[in-house]
Amino acid sequence: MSEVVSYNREGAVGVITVSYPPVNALSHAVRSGLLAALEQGQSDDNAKALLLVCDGRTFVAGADIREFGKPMQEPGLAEVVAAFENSPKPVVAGIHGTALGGGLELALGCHYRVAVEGAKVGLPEVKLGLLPGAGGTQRLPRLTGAQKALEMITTGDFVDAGEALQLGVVDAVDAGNDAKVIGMKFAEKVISESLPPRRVRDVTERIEADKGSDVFSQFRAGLEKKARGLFSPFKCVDAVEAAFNLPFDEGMKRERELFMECMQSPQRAGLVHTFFAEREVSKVPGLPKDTPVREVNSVGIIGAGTMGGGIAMNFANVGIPVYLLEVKQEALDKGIAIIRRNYENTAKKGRITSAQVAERMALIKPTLAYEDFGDVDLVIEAVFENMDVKKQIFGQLDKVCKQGAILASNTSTLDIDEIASATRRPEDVVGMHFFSPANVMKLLENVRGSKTSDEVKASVMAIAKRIRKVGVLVGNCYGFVGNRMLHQRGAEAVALVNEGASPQQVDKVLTDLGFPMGQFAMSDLAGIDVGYRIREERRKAGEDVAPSWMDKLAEQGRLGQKTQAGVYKYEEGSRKPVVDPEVDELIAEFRREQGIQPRDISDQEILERCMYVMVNEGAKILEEGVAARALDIDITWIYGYGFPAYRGGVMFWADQVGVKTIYDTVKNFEKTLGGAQWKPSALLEKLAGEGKKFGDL
Ligand code: 3H9
Repeated sequence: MSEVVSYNREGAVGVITVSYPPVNALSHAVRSGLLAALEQGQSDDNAKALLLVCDGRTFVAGADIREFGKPMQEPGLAEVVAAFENSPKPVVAGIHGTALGGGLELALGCHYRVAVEGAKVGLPEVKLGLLPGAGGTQRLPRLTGAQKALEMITTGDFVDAGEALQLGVVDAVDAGNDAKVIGMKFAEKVISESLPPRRVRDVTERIEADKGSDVFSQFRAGLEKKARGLFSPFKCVDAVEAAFNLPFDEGMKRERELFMECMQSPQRAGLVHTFFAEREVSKVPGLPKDTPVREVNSVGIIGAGTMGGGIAMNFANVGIPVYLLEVKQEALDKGIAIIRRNYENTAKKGRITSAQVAERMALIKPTLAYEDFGDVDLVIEAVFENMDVKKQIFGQLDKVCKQGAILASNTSTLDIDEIASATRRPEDVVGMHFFSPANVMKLLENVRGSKTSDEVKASVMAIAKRIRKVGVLVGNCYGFVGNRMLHQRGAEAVALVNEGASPQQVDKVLTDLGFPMGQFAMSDLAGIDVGYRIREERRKAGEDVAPSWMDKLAEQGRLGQKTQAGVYKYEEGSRKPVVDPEVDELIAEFRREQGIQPRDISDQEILERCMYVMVNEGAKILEEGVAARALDIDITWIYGYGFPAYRGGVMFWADQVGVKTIYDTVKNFEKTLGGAQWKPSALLEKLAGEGKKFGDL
């Protein structure tokens, strides 16, 4: 018998148990083991019905993603599922945890499904750039009808056991929490009532009902917007449609063809990289797994502005009480009102109840007094970017906070070590850089100072998980990982416009690559005054900062979305950027003043300059150890700046373009354009020379 799948009989029920931690993924060993156990069940004359269950925390959570991209070893999953479906003895699946992807497909091959309360089922293949490839697109719609199957398969969202029961995906839900116990009960009922094997492939009512309906064309039209740039959601619709137009076996063949198209697509490679990278970021090299973490059961936040308020919501959302501090009552009231409005808007959309709004608001306690921070476990400072102010605040925190409290700054650029120097406990000081809007964006860039203790590093990574963010631990430097790279892209985008590109041309190249917005639409969102103020400060400090047409915008009061005019203009109440001829004129005037003769700039040049400058900076970040691995940079860009997950992150994307190609182009830009940003990183040069990738590091 296989080590990962066992067969034994209990009374008249033959029990097949999968035991392959952590999630019982359908590796080659599990697939072969399942077939062997099924055969044993068939030849066991005393077994009148079979029960399939799993050990550990979950039912089968899908195909083994680690096998993707490698040659497939027989038996394939579809074959295993068919063997279960064709079993002459009735087979029951007992589901706990999550039955996902190939796991749900296997359960759909069984004749009856029972789930423990709280279990979830879903076909999340689309999130990996795939479609269900073992009959999910053919069997699920036979139970749920077209609309729900399309929703589940194109979003990959899970449904809980209760909804699965209503949809007919499972036959019973039991309050007991042991899938084997409830599965046995159901199997015994199957035996006592002589229930026959009920094969989903033969269920036709829902197929007949939805045949020829316009649900598919409508669904495709909706996807054009929702799944912009994605490949597999459209293939999912094609596959589900085949269930309505073709006999079952032909539909299975069509599903296979479409599945293989997805498997070979670069998006699948990007999304699978993202899946594993998202899990790897939490395992920080050099930070032992058993590093103790500090408990955080109360938080203090300084600054009730957009950032501070958004950060407070993250904690209230998971039931952690927060003190929100401001210096003036008026600012505090305003901040609290905005939080309330945000929660009420979420409630209006039906995502939380009004009772939850009240609960969360009750967890956020406004205060004007630092003394209230005396007992909190974590403080996050979220005031504007000014070193003197921050140092003063940290000096104050050092006085009022208890020993062992974590003192964090939400700075997006400033030196954590200098901030820590204002305290007598630099080992407790750390950066926790949230991304705007802080209650929405998933990234938490945790910044270690040179003296931050391992315990504090591990604790802030654990906090990220607790507030449902993806934490990345990075080193201390100007802009850390994300903004340091963004800064280079921003400067390059402005230079491209100086030379002759239009802001909308630059933005379009970036959105065509898959960014949700371009560089200039993003500047309008953040506020044109932010960059302007930084440049002015640097000029005052005697630095040679080149004039920019962006300065002219700020001086004219075009501060971005908040003034309905920036690089673009905005209609009242709309966030949609509209090209403004006045800005074209302003740019033309700037070029005349600077004596610049504009030239035509190709989209390819824009792409190379905006992206390769980031890759080169990313390589420097790796070289310096600011990011430990290329995947840390990838996750930063996916969850902090909306880089498309299907491209796997900036450094993964660079590997696909080719490190050598990028190096050669960077070298060329160094010659033709000059500037420190185009000096190739030593790491980029080394990898290009050795024919290696960032992924090989
Ligand atoms: C599919 O099924 C295709 C078929 O239709 C057709 C085939 C022909 N394989 O997320 P966690 C690892 S496509 C291999 O931290 P949680 C994961 O890397 C698949 N490994 O835990 C991690 O490893 P480590 C469709 C997997 O409790 C560990 O398990 N299925 C797989 O937060 C724990 O994972 C999916 O897309 C896998 N399938 O969440 C489901 N899944 O400890 C993907 C997990 O070394 N999985 N691992 O870092 C999930 O959504 C979540 O893992 C799950 C648990 C909800 C199950």
